[in-house]
Amino acid sequence: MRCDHCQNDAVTFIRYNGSHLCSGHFMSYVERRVKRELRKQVDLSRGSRIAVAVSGGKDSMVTLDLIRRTFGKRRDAEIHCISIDEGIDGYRRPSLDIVQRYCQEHSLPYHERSFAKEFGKGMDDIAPLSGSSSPCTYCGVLRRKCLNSLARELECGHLATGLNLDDTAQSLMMNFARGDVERMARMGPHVKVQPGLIPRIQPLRVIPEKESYLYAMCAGLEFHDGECPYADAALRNQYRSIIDELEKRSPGSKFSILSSYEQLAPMLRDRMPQTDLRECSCGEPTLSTRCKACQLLSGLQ
Ligand code: Q46
Ligand code: ZN
Repeated sequence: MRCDHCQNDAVTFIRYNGSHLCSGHFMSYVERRVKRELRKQVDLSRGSRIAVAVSGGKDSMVTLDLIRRTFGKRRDAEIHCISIDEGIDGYRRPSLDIVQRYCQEHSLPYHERSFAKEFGKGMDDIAPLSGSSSPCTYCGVLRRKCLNSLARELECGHLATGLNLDDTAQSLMMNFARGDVERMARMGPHVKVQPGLIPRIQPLRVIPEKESYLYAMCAGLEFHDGECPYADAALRNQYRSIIDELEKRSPGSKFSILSSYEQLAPMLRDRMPQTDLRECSCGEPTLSTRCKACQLLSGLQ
Protein backbone atom coordinates (compact mmCIF):
# COMPACT_ATOMS: atom_id res chain seq x y z
CA MET A 1 0.00 0.00 0.00
CA ARG A 2 1.24 3.52 -0.86
CA CYS A 3 1.29 6.54 1.47
CA ASP A 4 -1.69 8.88 0.93
CA HIS A 5 0.68 11.85 0.50
CA CYS A 6 3.58 10.48 -1.57
CA GLN A 7 4.79 7.49 -3.57
CA ASN A 8 6.55 5.80 -0.63
CA ASP A 9 5.38 2.56 0.94
CA ALA A 10 3.01 3.05 3.85
CA VAL A 11 4.28 1.83 7.23
CA THR A 12 0.89 2.12 8.90
CA PHE A 13 -2.83 2.29 8.37
CA ILE A 14 -4.53 4.60 10.87
CA ARG A 15 -7.94 3.01 11.41
CA TYR A 16 -9.64 5.93 13.14
CA ASN A 17 -9.12 8.27 10.18
CA GLY A 18 -8.59 5.78 7.37
CA SER A 19 -5.15 7.07 6.31
CA HIS A 20 -2.11 5.20 4.99
CA LEU A 21 1.18 6.89 5.89
CA CYS A 22 4.84 6.32 5.05
CA SER A 23 7.44 6.68 7.77
CA GLY A 24 8.16 10.37 7.03
CA HIS A 25 4.52 11.44 6.84
CA PHE A 26 3.64 9.36 9.90
CA MET A 27 6.39 11.10 11.88
CA SER A 28 5.20 14.56 10.83
CA TYR A 29 1.63 13.56 11.72
CA VAL A 30 2.74 12.66 15.29
CA GLU A 31 5.05 15.67 15.64
CA ARG A 32 2.35 18.12 14.57
CA ARG A 33 -0.03 16.92 17.28
CA VAL A 34 2.63 16.76 20.01
CA LYS A 35 3.84 20.28 19.18
CA ARG A 36 0.26 21.55 19.35
CA GLU A 37 -0.04 20.01 22.84
CA LEU A 38 3.29 21.55 23.90
CA ARG A 39 2.10 24.97 22.75
CA LYS A 40 -1.09 24.52 24.78
CA GLN A 41 0.54 23.09 27.90
CA VAL A 42 3.91 24.85 28.26
CA ASP A 43 4.06 28.34 29.70
CA LEU A 44 7.69 29.35 30.00
CA SER A 45 6.75 32.31 32.20
CA ARG A 46 6.39 29.69 34.96
CA GLY A 47 10.13 29.04 34.67
CA SER A 48 12.53 28.20 31.89
CA ARG A 49 13.42 24.73 33.13
CA ILE A 50 11.45 21.74 31.92
CA ALA A 51 11.98 18.47 33.78
CA VAL A 52 11.26 15.37 31.71
CA ALA A 53 10.57 12.18 33.66
CA VAL A 54 12.24 9.41 31.67
CA SER A 55 12.21 5.68 32.39
CA GLY A 56 13.78 4.57 29.11
CA GLY A 57 10.54 3.05 27.76
CA LYS A 58 9.19 4.13 24.36
CA ASP A 59 6.76 6.78 25.62
CA SER A 60 9.20 8.66 27.81
CA MET A 61 11.97 8.44 25.20
CA VAL A 62 9.62 9.85 22.53
CA THR A 63 8.55 12.62 24.94
CA LEU A 64 12.16 13.51 25.73
CA ASP A 65 13.17 13.46 22.07
CA LEU A 66 10.26 15.67 20.97
CA ILE A 67 10.75 18.13 23.84
CA ARG A 68 14.46 18.32 23.04
CA ARG A 69 13.71 18.93 19.37
CA THR A 70 11.11 21.59 20.20
CA PHE A 71 12.89 23.48 23.00
CA GLY A 72 16.51 22.28 22.79
CA LYS A 73 17.80 25.24 20.80
CA ARG A 74 15.80 27.93 22.57
CA ARG A 75 17.67 30.30 24.86
CA ASP A 76 14.66 30.74 27.13
CA ALA A 77 14.28 26.99 27.84
CA GLU A 78 16.43 24.39 29.59
CA ILE A 79 15.70 20.67 29.59
CA HIS A 80 16.55 18.42 32.53
CA CYS A 81 16.12 14.67 32.33
CA ILE A 82 15.05 13.06 35.62
CA SER A 83 14.91 9.32 36.23
CA ILE A 84 13.92 7.12 39.14
CA ASP A 85 15.46 3.76 39.97
CA GLU A 86 12.62 1.90 41.73
CA GLY A 87 14.88 -1.06 42.57
CA ILE A 88 13.41 -3.72 40.26
CA ASP A 89 16.18 -6.21 39.60
CA GLY A 90 17.00 -6.89 35.94
CA TYR A 91 14.37 -4.40 34.72
CA ARG A 92 15.11 -0.80 35.62
CA ARG A 93 18.92 -0.64 35.37
CA PRO A 94 19.15 -1.52 31.65
CA SER A 95 16.41 1.01 30.85
CA LEU A 96 18.16 3.81 32.78
CA ASP A 97 21.40 3.01 30.95
CA ILE A 98 19.57 3.85 27.70
CA VAL A 99 18.43 7.20 29.14
CA GLN A 100 21.96 8.03 30.26
CA ARG A 101 23.37 7.23 26.82
CA TYR A 102 20.75 9.49 25.18
CA CYS A 103 21.56 12.35 27.58
CA GLN A 104 25.29 11.98 26.96
CA GLU A 105 24.80 11.98 23.21
CA HIS A 106 22.66 15.12 23.31
CA SER A 107 24.46 16.87 26.19
CA LEU A 108 21.38 16.97 28.43
CA PRO A 109 21.70 17.11 32.21
CA TYR A 110 20.70 13.75 33.75
CA HIS A 111 19.51 13.42 37.37
CA GLU A 112 18.71 10.16 39.07
CA ARG A 113 17.06 9.27 42.35
CA SER A 114 16.50 5.81 43.81
CA PHE A 115 13.88 4.31 46.13
CA ALA A 116 16.71 2.58 48.01
CA LYS A 117 18.37 5.91 48.89
CA GLU A 118 15.12 7.81 49.47
CA PHE A 119 13.13 5.22 51.39
CA GLY A 120 15.67 2.59 52.47
CA LYS A 121 14.03 -0.06 50.27
CA GLY A 122 13.34 -0.72 46.61
CA MET A 123 10.31 -2.28 44.92
CA ASP A 124 11.78 -5.78 45.24
CA ASP A 125 11.61 -5.31 49.05
CA ILE A 126 8.24 -3.54 49.00
CA ALA A 127 6.33 -5.87 46.61
CA PRO A 128 6.22 -8.88 48.99
CA LEU A 129 4.88 -6.57 51.73
CA SER A 130 2.17 -4.92 49.63
CA GLY A 131 -0.55 -7.35 50.79
CA SER A 132 -3.86 -6.96 48.98
CA SER A 133 -2.72 -3.79 47.17
CA SER A 134 -0.94 -3.98 43.85
CA PRO A 135 2.81 -3.26 44.05
CA CYS A 136 2.11 -0.60 41.40
CA THR A 137 0.12 1.43 43.96
CA TYR A 138 3.30 1.80 46.04
CA CYS A 139 5.53 2.22 43.03
CA GLY A 140 3.36 4.95 41.46
CA VAL A 141 2.94 6.99 44.64
CA LEU A 142 6.62 6.78 45.63
CA ARG A 143 7.78 7.54 42.10
CA ARG A 144 5.54 10.63 41.88
CA LYS A 145 6.97 11.86 45.17
CA CYS A 146 10.58 11.42 43.97
CA LEU A 147 9.86 13.08 40.62
CA ASN A 148 8.08 16.05 42.17
CA SER A 149 10.72 16.68 44.82
CA LEU A 150 13.57 16.35 42.32
CA ALA A 151 11.87 18.69 39.81
CA ARG A 152 11.20 21.16 42.64
CA GLU A 153 14.83 21.08 43.82
CA LEU A 154 15.90 21.77 40.24
CA GLU A 155 13.46 24.73 40.18
CA CYS A 156 11.61 23.44 37.14
CA GLY A 157 8.43 25.14 35.93
CA HIS A 158 7.07 21.97 34.34
CA LEU A 159 7.33 18.23 34.81
CA ALA A 160 6.71 16.31 31.59
CA THR A 161 5.65 12.67 31.69
CA GLY A 162 5.21 10.18 28.85
CA LEU A 163 1.51 9.43 29.43
CA ASN A 164 -0.02 8.43 26.09
CA LEU A 165 -3.66 8.40 24.95
CA ASP A 166 -4.19 4.80 26.09
CA ASP A 167 -2.90 5.59 29.61
CA THR A 168 -5.09 8.70 29.77
CA ALA A 169 -8.25 6.88 28.60
CA GLN A 170 -7.57 4.06 31.10
CA SER A 171 -7.11 6.48 34.02
CA LEU A 172 -10.29 8.35 33.08
CA MET A 173 -12.36 5.17 32.89
CA MET A 174 -10.85 3.85 36.14
CA ASN A 175 -11.75 7.02 38.02
CA PHE A 176 -15.18 7.10 36.40
CA ALA A 177 -15.95 3.47 37.29
CA ARG A 178 -14.77 4.00 40.87
CA GLY A 179 -16.85 7.15 41.21
CA ASP A 180 -13.71 9.13 41.96
CA VAL A 181 -14.81 12.35 40.28
CA GLU A 182 -12.61 14.47 42.51
CA ARG A 183 -9.50 12.69 41.27
CA MET A 184 -10.74 13.17 37.71
CA ALA A 185 -10.99 16.90 38.33
CA ARG A 186 -7.37 16.93 39.53
CA MET A 187 -5.90 15.02 36.58
CA GLY A 188 -3.10 16.65 34.57
CA PRO A 189 -2.15 18.58 32.60
CA HIS A 190 -2.37 20.98 35.52
CA VAL A 191 -3.88 24.36 34.87
CA LYS A 192 -3.53 25.81 38.35
CA VAL A 193 -0.08 26.15 39.88
CA GLN A 194 -0.01 24.92 43.49
CA PRO A 195 2.87 25.68 45.88
CA GLY A 196 5.33 22.77 46.06
CA LEU A 197 3.65 20.84 43.23
CA ILE A 198 5.41 21.11 39.88
CA PRO A 199 2.70 21.33 37.19
CA ARG A 200 2.61 18.20 35.02
CA ILE A 201 2.50 18.32 31.27
CA GLN A 202 1.60 15.33 29.09
CA PRO A 203 2.52 16.06 25.48
CA LEU A 204 1.70 12.48 24.32
CA ARG A 205 -1.82 12.44 25.75
CA VAL A 206 -3.23 12.64 22.22
CA ILE A 207 -0.95 9.92 20.81
CA PRO A 208 -2.21 6.31 20.93
CA GLU A 209 0.28 3.81 22.38
CA LYS A 210 0.72 2.03 19.04
CA GLU A 211 1.67 5.32 17.38
CA SER A 212 4.16 6.13 20.11
CA TYR A 213 5.79 2.72 19.56
CA LEU A 214 5.90 3.16 15.80
CA TYR A 215 7.24 6.71 16.15
CA ALA A 216 10.11 5.47 18.35
CA MET A 217 10.93 2.84 15.70
CA CYS A 218 10.72 5.28 12.77
CA ALA A 219 12.84 7.87 14.61
CA GLY A 220 15.47 5.18 15.36
CA LEU A 221 15.23 5.86 19.09
CA GLU A 222 16.77 3.34 21.43
CA PHE A 223 14.26 2.32 24.14
CA HIS A 224 13.72 -0.43 26.68
CA ASP A 225 11.01 -2.85 25.66
CA GLY A 226 11.06 -5.16 28.68
CA GLU A 227 8.06 -5.80 30.90
CA CYS A 228 8.12 -5.07 34.61
CA PRO A 229 7.77 -8.32 36.63
CA TYR A 230 4.98 -6.69 38.69
CA ALA A 231 2.97 -5.38 35.72
CA ASP A 232 0.49 -8.31 35.72
CA ALA A 233 -0.95 -7.22 39.01
CA ALA A 234 -1.96 -3.78 37.78
CA LEU A 235 -5.70 -3.01 37.92
CA ARG A 236 -5.11 -0.87 34.87
CA ASN A 237 -4.74 -4.02 32.75
CA GLN A 238 -8.46 -4.77 33.07
CA TYR A 239 -9.29 -1.33 31.74
CA ARG A 240 -6.68 -1.71 29.03
CA SER A 241 -8.49 -4.76 27.60
CA ILE A 242 -11.95 -3.17 27.87
CA ILE A 243 -10.84 0.01 26.10
CA ASP A 244 -8.84 -1.88 23.45
CA GLU A 245 -11.95 -3.95 22.71
CA LEU A 246 -14.02 -0.75 22.41
CA GLU A 247 -11.44 0.74 20.07
CA LYS A 248 -11.48 -2.42 17.93
CA ARG A 249 -15.26 -2.22 17.56
CA SER A 250 -15.43 1.56 17.10
CA PRO A 251 -12.12 3.10 16.02
CA GLY A 252 -11.64 6.50 17.64
CA SER A 253 -13.14 5.50 21.02
CA LYS A 254 -9.97 6.41 22.90
CA PHE A 255 -10.07 9.93 21.45
CA SER A 256 -13.77 10.19 22.29
CA ILE A 257 -13.10 9.30 25.94
CA LEU A 258 -10.46 12.05 26.11
CA SER A 259 -12.57 14.63 24.31
CA SER A 260 -15.61 13.93 26.55
CA TYR A 261 -13.37 14.54 29.54
CA GLU A 262 -11.97 17.75 28.06
CA GLN A 263 -15.51 19.09 27.67
CA LEU A 264 -16.40 18.13 31.24
CA ALA A 265 -13.12 19.20 32.86
CA PRO A 266 -13.88 22.96 33.25
CA MET A 267 -17.23 22.10 34.92
CA LEU A 268 -15.55 19.57 37.22
CA ARG A 269 -12.91 22.11 38.22
CA ASP A 270 -15.61 24.70 38.93
CA ARG A 271 -17.62 22.27 41.05
CA MET A 272 -14.57 20.97 42.86
CA PRO A 273 -12.10 23.82 43.21
CA GLN A 274 -8.68 22.67 44.34
CA THR A 275 -8.25 23.00 48.05
CA ASP A 276 -5.02 24.63 49.15
CA LEU A 277 -2.33 22.06 49.70
CA ARG A 278 -0.56 21.65 53.03
CA GLU A 279 3.01 20.53 53.56
CA CYS A 280 3.74 17.02 54.84
CA SER A 281 6.58 16.59 57.35
CA CYS A 282 8.64 15.14 54.46
CA GLY A 283 8.29 18.43 52.56
CA GLU A 284 5.83 17.22 49.90
CA PRO A 285 2.53 18.98 49.23
CA THR A 286 -0.51 17.08 50.49
CA LEU A 287 -4.30 17.35 50.75
CA SER A 288 -4.39 15.88 54.27
CA THR A 289 -1.86 16.12 57.08
CA ARG A 290 0.45 13.42 55.69
CA CYS A 291 1.25 12.75 52.06
CA LYS A 292 0.21 9.46 50.46
CA ALA A 293 3.83 8.28 50.22
CA CYS A 294 4.40 8.75 53.97
CA GLN A 295 1.10 6.98 54.72
CA LEU A 296 2.01 3.98 52.56
CA LEU A 297 5.54 3.80 53.95
CA SER A 298 4.37 3.86 57.54
CA GLY A 299 1.84 1.09 56.69
CA LEU A 300 4.74 -1.09 55.52
CA GLN A 301 6.52 -0.78 58.86
S1 Q46 B 1 7.40 -0.05 37.25
FE1 Q46 B 1 6.22 0.17 39.09
FE2 Q46 B 1 5.25 0.17 36.63
FE3 Q46 B 1 6.42 -2.01 37.60
S2 Q46 B 1 5.74 -1.90 39.71
FE4 Q46 B 1 4.00 -1.25 38.49
S3 Q46 B 1 4.21 0.91 38.44
S4 Q46 B 1 4.50 -1.93 36.45
S5 Q46 B 1 5.04 1.69 35.06
ZN1 ZN C 1 5.23 12.93 53.23
